[in-house]
Amino acid sequence: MKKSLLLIVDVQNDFCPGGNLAVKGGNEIVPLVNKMAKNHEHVVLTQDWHPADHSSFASQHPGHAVYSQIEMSYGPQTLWPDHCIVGTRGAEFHKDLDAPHAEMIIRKGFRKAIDSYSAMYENDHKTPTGLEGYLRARELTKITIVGLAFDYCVRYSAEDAQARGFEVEVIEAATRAIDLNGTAIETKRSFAERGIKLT
Ligand code: VGL
Ligand code: ZN
Repeated sequence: MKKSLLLIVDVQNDFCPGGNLAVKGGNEIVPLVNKMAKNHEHVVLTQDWHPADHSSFASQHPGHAVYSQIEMSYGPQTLWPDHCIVGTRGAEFHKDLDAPHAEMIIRKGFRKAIDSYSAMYENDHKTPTGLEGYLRARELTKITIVGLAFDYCVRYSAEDAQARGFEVEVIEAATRAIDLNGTAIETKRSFAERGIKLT
């Protein structure tokens, strides 16, 4: 039988209303995420986890505005407000997130010089987080993805997982988008093109 995993991406205070990189309605997905967690034997959480001087923060690039793009050694990088700093309240999971049987927490973005949207590979698309090895070792072949944000961490997690041969499904009602200049629509177009199931 196919073994499936629920991947809950970045349901953290900073991505919810009142947080430093608030996603509109980010908190609204929590009840559905919890319900889905109850229906999945295997659950993995991701946690965006940056040092205070992380290179994806606009604050580290004087003269560059928040949400602008710069060129990094590994390609273009959007500059974000400071968010999900190690050990801060903003980096904690939303208080109502309820998935006590989660098997693992993947922290990502902890290297100062490189950002990591995907749960599988950092933004150079080469440095592995270890999730792929975990899934293969555990013989989990299907991944259902929920969480924040639809057009960044959910998107790149889904695309990497699909590209690596896993069966991927994203549950639209259990995600919310940041939507910088049409990135939500762009994500849907990309999913359609790649055959990633959006339910
Ligand atoms: C995310 C931007 C920066 C996300 C994380 O979780 O989608 N987006 N860091
Ligand atoms: Zn981040």
